[in-house]
Amino acid sequence: MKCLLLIDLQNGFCPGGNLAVPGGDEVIPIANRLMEEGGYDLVVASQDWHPAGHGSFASSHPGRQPFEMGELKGQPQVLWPDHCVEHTDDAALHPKLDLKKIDYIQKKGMDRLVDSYSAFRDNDRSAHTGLADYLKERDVTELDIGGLATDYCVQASAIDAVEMLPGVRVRFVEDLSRGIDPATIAVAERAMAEAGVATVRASQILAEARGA
Ligand code: VGL
Ligand code: ZN
Repeated sequence: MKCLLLIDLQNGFCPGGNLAVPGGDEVIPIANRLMEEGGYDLVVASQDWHPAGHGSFASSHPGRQPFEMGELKGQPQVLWPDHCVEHTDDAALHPKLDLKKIDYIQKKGMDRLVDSYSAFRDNDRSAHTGLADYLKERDVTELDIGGLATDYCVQASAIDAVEMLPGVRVRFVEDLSRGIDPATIAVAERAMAEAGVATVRASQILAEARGA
């Protein structure tokens, strides 16, 4: 069972969004092409879905500015601009994303007191979203992951997938992903490789699906 996991392909992370990732919208056609012709049995999308006043927002920390380092639950936390507030247009999946091809949407980041970069569990590793069980129940053996942002939610999801889904081949789809900052993107790519995540490009996946 081959699964494609699309991370946070939301307006908020695309140009014009509240936490825009450079070139974020460029991955939407790649996601659509992979859903159509990538040979997947299952497609899952994650959706960052914060209550207003979430603890990861700089606006929840008096006197602090977006992108400063702060603290949440005693852990270092990047303080973000308000983004992906539940039920707002910023939190909606990108309008050009082909929603009909998505089997399941995993919302995350709903607990005001902790952030959740990973689609699998909160940053403090306590609460699980249920996605790992969902994929296990469906006997997923191969999981390709890409989306926004490489240096935060993609990295965290890929590394958690290796740990929480033993025996599953996990790959990072490089050109299906964009990151916030070149320095942290480079660190994220190294961390994923060290955790046992392979790197693949969409063209290779399409060639595999054609039986090449
Ligand atoms: C993300 C920062 C805050 C992401 C989500 O999707 O990578 N980054 N919330
Ligand atoms: Zn967020």
